[in-house]
Amino acid sequence: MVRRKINAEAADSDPILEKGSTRKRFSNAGDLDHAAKKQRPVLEERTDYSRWRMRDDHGRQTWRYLEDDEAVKDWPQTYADKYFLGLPLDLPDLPKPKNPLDAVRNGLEFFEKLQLPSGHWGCEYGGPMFLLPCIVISWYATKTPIPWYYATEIKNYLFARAHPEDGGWGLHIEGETSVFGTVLNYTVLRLVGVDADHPKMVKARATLHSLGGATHAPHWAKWWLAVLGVAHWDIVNPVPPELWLLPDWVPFAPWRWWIHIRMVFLPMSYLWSRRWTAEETDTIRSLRKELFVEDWARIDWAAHRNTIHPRDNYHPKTWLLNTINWFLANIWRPYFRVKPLVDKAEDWVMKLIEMENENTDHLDLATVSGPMNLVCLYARDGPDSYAVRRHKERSDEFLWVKDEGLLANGTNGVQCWDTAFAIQTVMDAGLTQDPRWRPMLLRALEFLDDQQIRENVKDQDKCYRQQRKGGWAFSNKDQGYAVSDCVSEALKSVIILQKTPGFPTLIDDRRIFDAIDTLLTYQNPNGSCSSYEPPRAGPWMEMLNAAEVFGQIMVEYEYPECTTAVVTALSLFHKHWPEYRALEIERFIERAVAWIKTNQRPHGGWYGSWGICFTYATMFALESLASTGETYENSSHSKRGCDFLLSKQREDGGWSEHYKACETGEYFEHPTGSQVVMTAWALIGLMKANYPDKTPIRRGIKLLMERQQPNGEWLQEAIEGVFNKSCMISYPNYKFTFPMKALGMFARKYPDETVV
Ligand code: LAN
Repeated sequence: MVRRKINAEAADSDPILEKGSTRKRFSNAGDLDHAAKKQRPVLEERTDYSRWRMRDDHGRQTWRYLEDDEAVKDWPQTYADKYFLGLPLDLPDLPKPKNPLDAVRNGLEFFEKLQLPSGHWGCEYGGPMFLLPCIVISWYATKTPIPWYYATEIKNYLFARAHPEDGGWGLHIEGETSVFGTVLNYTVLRLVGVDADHPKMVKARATLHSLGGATHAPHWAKWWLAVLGVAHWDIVNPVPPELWLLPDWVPFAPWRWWIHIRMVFLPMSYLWSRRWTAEETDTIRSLRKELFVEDWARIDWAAHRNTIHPRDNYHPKTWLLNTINWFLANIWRPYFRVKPLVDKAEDWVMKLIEMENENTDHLDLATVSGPMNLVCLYARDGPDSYAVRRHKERSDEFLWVKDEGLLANGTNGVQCWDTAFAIQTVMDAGLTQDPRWRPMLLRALEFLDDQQIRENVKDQDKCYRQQRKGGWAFSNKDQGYAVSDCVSEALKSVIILQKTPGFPTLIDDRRIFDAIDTLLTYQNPNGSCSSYEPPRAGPWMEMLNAAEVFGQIMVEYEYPECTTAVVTALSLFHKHWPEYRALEIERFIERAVAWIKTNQRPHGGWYGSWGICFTYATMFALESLASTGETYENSSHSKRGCDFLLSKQREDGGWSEHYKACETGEYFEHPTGSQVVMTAWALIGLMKANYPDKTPIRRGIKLLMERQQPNGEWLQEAIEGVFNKSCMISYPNYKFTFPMKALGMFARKYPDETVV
């Protein structure tokens, strides 16, 4: 165990530190206590990794640090804990696989050990570098004590993820250094107690200054800095809550926006309207000097509303938005925002936030809106309200601890999504009836049973929510936002298992029909499916995209991935329940597949929005074509899709696509070479399309088998996922589920092939 220094001076002067104990040491405690000016934050080199535990409470994941030796003894670390924390597992080597099916079995041996008590698979869901700042700044602004073990591991994570050369941070872990990443993560490090003269901070600051400093940050960073009181509100482009008072028929009314942007806009607009700032502290005063190139007192804040470094400017604001912003900042705000209107708008925005709290038990949609809502509630209700306290408790569910330290996940987990793929993997390998995997599968089924959303949200129409009864969320039912493909993948997995002899029917027909009823609401007029809701406005709304760092964020779009998932779920359901809403389902599938064809690019591939990139979406598209009998031999679309994939196969038999493809819309090779996840996606696509020549498929399978470790696992390679074109996000369980699925499919198709 790393010895912990107790800062005796700190313990003496801080009212919330327990003298002589490490138990209640909070990194920002002294800074927030103006009486204890001399207090220095307590940060350690690292925590004792043998004390961390993942608690899984019906799919609610929280990391606990056990400071008490007795508790450590009573609650031993599991394999999953150790794996997540990067501690040695000391697992024996498994018998060397003689064929692809053996490789699946070895993979499952390993993967089974990571299943959590409630039956799901958990994982780190990091990648974006702007999420931890949302949480830490919200804690600081609401005077939430940050335990020393969080502060210590936040510091470690950010130091581990600083760019090796320039010491800054990017939009995501593989991205180049940007003002967004650097200004926010530098701020986090200061808030958790790292000194400004720490060599790593000096380096990061120099980099930030070379990029122009905080005046060059994008909108969201400027907003957080204004909340902290480090920047003046005049530097923040307008976010008027009055927009929420527009009648619903207005073509750009916020209820029509993509769910994530509208849920972020809500709290942003409330605090912008109130020009609320956190209480000033020494650290805040110091940050005003550290983050800016200019002399803080002389900055012309309003003149920098649109200043942005080109690296942060993925989606430059349009002339239309710039004109609107000018009008809002210079005419509307000073002359027309009369008090009754402002009060009405702020009240309605807070009402919508309250509905979100009620519907998610204060968890909220994701890691940006949740922390923002916390600050709004604190600003309105003060520190002691139930909503504030509950929010603080629930913010722990967005955190994850790994070998590098503590980070924030993109959502409160990937529970239902990964569990559904795990089940389908076993199915594709033909192993669902093997008694060896029955307990694991049964627990997974029990999890999906527990996590099905049983009711629509209260006041669904009032808070502009989509029907969700019978659906599944990406993470868990607490979050409760059904997504077209998450409902589909979970439903497929439930049907597969419940139709396998020996498995109980936990979800009865009525509940299956509820899922179908909800799925059928997802089709867009052109046949495609989107993510959370059918689009409520057209892509022209992107003209109002103010976030700068992201693309395609304003409205729902059509996604081949989501469309395919719904098609395959409906097809499977229709096979087993041919009577239920039969005509609608047939028509849905027909129209969806017709749309998939129109969405094919001239080179034969499909552009993916949630995984990187063409390889991901092409796999899905080929699967939906196959589901209606269109394969390589009989369909020009399927053939072109296969030819596209084959044209990207590398010398070593693998595939590798770089995230630049998501940003640019062109296929890019990853400089580090073949990746197991993309190799698996390409192979699955080819096999779904029934590509007739097994030679290239065999070469890919060989690569997957060679990359498998003697204990059955695969190692983490490049990042796999993406959102809004520019931000990457990790799906660590894909390196297990997709290679096993590809190997399993191959084993069933070519049972006599040994490959290695
Ligand atoms: C996710 C994660 C899951 C993902 C899939 C199910 C894979 C996809 O097929 C549909 C869209 C969805 C649900 C999705 C949407 C956007 C999310 C929620 C994320 C990528 C995880 C994090 C991201 C969210 C927007 C992050 C917060 C950032 C903002 C720009 C608000």
